[in-house]
Amino acid sequence: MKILPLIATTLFLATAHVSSVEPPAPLGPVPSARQLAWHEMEFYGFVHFTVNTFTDKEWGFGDEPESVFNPTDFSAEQIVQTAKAAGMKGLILTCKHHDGFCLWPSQFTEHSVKNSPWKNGRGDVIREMSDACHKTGLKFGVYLSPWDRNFAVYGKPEYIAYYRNQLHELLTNYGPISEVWFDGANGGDGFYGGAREKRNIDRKTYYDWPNTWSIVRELQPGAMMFSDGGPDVRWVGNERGIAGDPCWATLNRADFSPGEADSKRLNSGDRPGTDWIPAECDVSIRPGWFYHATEDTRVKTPEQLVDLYFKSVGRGASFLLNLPPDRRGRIADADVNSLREFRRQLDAIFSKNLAASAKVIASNVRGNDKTFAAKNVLSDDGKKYWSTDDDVKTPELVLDLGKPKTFNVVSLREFLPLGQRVEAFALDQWKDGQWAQFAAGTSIGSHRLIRGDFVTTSKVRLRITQAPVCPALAEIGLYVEPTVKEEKK
Ligand code: FUL
Repeated sequence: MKILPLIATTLFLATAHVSSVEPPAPLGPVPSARQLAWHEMEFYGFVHFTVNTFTDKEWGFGDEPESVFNPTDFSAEQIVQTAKAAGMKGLILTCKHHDGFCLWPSQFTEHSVKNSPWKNGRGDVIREMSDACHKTGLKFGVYLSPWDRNFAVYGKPEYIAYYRNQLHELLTNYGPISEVWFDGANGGDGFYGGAREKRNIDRKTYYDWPNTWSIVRELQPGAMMFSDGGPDVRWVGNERGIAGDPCWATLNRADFSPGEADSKRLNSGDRPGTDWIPAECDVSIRPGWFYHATEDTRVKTPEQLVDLYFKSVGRGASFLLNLPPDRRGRIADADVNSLREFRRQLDAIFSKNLAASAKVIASNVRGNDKTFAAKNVLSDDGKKYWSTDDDVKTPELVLDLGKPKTFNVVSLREFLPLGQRVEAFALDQWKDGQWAQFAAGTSIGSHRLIRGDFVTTSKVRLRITQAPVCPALAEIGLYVEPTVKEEKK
């Protein structure tokens, strides 16, 4: 009976290299397990859908009759398949936007799908979307607007109980929730049960965030929480989808609270920073967050989307792209087509790592131990990395490609469990018998993509030029964007 485990152990000992050299000490702060899982997603979608889709607004006032919500051909399947085909790893749905209308039959309000004509009031958009996501292997997240322009007691302490009750419904009835999105927008005026007035709240104290966040931690410990300043993922400081360069994953969290955003600092992060709170780049595929037929001709082009991918994912942030369903309750053709071509272009770039079979030589390897070997940068399992002795903070690594190869994209990743270590780097090509620099950058973190001119060379050198500690580099890759001529072949 014990033979199998014995064989397995013997095999493991025979093949695994057990290092006697200690790994580098982490450079704090480091990501939590839930943040590490989130970093792997990189690209996922937002779905803005509510009464606004039918009233042609961006912010509903809160007085929209439930009867306006009536998608003619809603298909969670079509929305989720569109997202999956585009390469998205999850979707976040606006379960309740600022107008207060709930896309699920909440037991705490009448202002929901249950009083709409859609499916005779028996529909539940959250149920259909979460089921379709989970069935398809996509993660599912929820947006629950803290600002509620419909609810009569908004602005009073009672509203906080209402908000938490709704959060409880969303976190307990729809399976695993990957992210909870706490919007910082609070405009003031609204319907508020008929009062039609302006209500200002103290953004710092009104929502009592720490106690709301602990509900999420308790009910969905794996969920990432988004707000302007975290606690798990931060706003990037703009709604154009563009991360700063650099974009550090760290932030001095005490300086931020939801709705109180220093957008410049959020865009670049703080180095050094007290907490690991990476940035999320939220942007819509159209000018608005909600569907408007007049914007059918203003859908972002595949080229614009590829550019945004490089400026978000390629700077260590995530790319949260909004896909607003139309009045049918489906993603419109223009958006589907743009996403399809965007995916094709990305795949054409990243399907082949031109460095995959390179010989890798480093100026130093930690303890001369193969656990930290230079060639680990070519493995894409995310577990191995190249590192150096503690006192070697600015080492070099050479990729010998064997013969000249042409590329214009370089991909770098640090080994995140040990924190963000590199502060600056440079890249050289071997040209006319000597090294010539062709690119340089600052932060690397979870991912850094350099997209530049075409370089043809047989050797590439990475120089770490600034770091407070030895590096831990998990990946280097070289890629080429097909030129129009090549694509036609
Ligand atoms: C903003 C909101 O006011 C917009 O309507 C949208 O939901 C965007 C993602 O966040 O703060």
